[in-house]
Amino acid sequence: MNRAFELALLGKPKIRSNPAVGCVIIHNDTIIGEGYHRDFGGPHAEVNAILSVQSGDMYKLMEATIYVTLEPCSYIGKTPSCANHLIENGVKHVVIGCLDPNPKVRGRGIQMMREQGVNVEVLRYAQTNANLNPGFYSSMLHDRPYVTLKWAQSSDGFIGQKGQGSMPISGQKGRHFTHTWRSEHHAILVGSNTVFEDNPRLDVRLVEGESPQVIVLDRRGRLTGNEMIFSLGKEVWIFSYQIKEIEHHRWFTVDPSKPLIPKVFETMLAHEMNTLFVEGGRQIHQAFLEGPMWWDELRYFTSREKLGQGIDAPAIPADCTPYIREDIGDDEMVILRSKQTWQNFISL
Ligand code: AOF
Ligand code: ZN
Repeated sequence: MNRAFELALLGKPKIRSNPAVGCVIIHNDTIIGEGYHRDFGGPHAEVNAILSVQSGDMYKLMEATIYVTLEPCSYIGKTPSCANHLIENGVKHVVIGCLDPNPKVRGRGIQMMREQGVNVEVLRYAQTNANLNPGFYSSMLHDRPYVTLKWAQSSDGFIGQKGQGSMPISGQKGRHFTHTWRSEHHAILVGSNTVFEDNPRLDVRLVEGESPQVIVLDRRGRLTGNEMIFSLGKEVWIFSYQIKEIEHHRWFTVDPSKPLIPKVFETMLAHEMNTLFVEGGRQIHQAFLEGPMWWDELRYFTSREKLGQGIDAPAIPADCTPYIREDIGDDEMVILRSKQTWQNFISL
């Protein structure tokens, strides 16, 4: 199963909203096939694993054990059902990492196989699967993207000073982490205040990787199109209560009686994006923290410097469990997770 998870990870870059899934086929202690989900909408891990079996080895499938990180799917979506595919190929033993959180599957894949006489063993890899696919879990169980809030604070708890523009608080190593994190999310969101104060690029430059979709919340419609984010050759999404247009970019006007954030969630899922990285500022973080379960993870760096005064760092909610605490250069990195979110993820 560890090998199957290693394979699953290889698929991460190109699968968009699909889960990363890996599969290994073992016959008499020998691997006779391997596969993983490579492309969004493309063949599933189990199908690729069976395709990789040499034609002379196909008869061995009846005696082989299939290890697959996630429950084989039970329905015909963009591709045919994997549970069926395994049955049709004469497979008799399947070991799965955990149930598929997709409500269209969740146990049905297992049931289909057992009804056809397949011996199915279910292991307890829900946590590993959710760590690998937080966006998939969030979209399936909470009907919104997985939301991570990120900031850097001084040792006395300030994230910056009003009117001071962009202030580097975390060190170079911390910034590398931030860029890696950006590359691991489908979208990055800031408020228009941050755009005006910092004029950030919000792209991935310090590490290899793809830049996420940039989203700005601009309630009052103050963005002009002259800010840095509009000149990087990538379409920016703006969510606002005002009606406006910025050429080559997408302006979403939201009914002023409704909050903007759920509209962002809905739009992201409609575009097969399920991970959101929120880089502030203060008001934006607060809006996510105060919403009805609108965040899942907090990541922040604390530097050794004091600012003495400034904009307060977000207050840490009570419903958190420590996940990582580590020194990164001169800064301390802390990652906390929402208890509620992760309880839901692993309760399957
Ligand atoms: C994957 N890759 O290896 C497995 C998945 O839209 P479809 O037809 O590609 O189906 C996606 C669903 O299939 C997904 O939500 C999950 O429930 C199930 N399993 N998906 O993308 C795979 N095994
Ligand atoms: Zn499948």
